[in-house]
Amino acid sequence: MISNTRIIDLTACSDDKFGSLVALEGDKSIPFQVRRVYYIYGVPGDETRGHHSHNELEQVLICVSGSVTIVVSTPGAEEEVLLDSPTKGLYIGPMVWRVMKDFSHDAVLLVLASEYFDEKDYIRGHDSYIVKAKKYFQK
Ligand code: T46
Repeated sequence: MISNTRIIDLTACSDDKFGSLVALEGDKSIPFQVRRVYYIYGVPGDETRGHHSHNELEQVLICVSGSVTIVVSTPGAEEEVLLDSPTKGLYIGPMVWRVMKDFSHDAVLLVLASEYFDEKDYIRGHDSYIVKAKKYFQK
């Protein structure tokens, strides 16, 4: 996979009669202490979101209903990840450009984040991202 990304397989406690439950625990299935949780929904299927990177932030994205495609990229590499199961998480670490696209009408994208919201951690310009990311991945 793209550097600083990986799939996290989450375990569901499933019951034929009562359905399923997935528990998310910081520093366990989620590989950092969770400081923030948010969710994205109601995105029209022809709209995209994201188009940015983060300097430090780590996040895990889980599509708990419906489906969405996440395009993750670093300088010279790109991959599309289909999130279509509440038991599939996508870890995205620092310095990865991400775009979310192809939201299904019922998509709810849950995101667990390692830090509180901080606009200063965002890199929103792709040209400046490429410059910074090339240095970062050369380390
Ligand atoms: C990411 C992807 C997966 C807040 O006030 N608090 C928050 O915690 C967040 C995440 C956003 N906001 C505000 C900032 C903007 O005014 O909500 C508005 C929409 O944020 P943004 O355009 O950054 O949303 P997305 O969907 O493009 O990106 C979000 C996260 O910002 C980002 O970290 O990785 O989801």
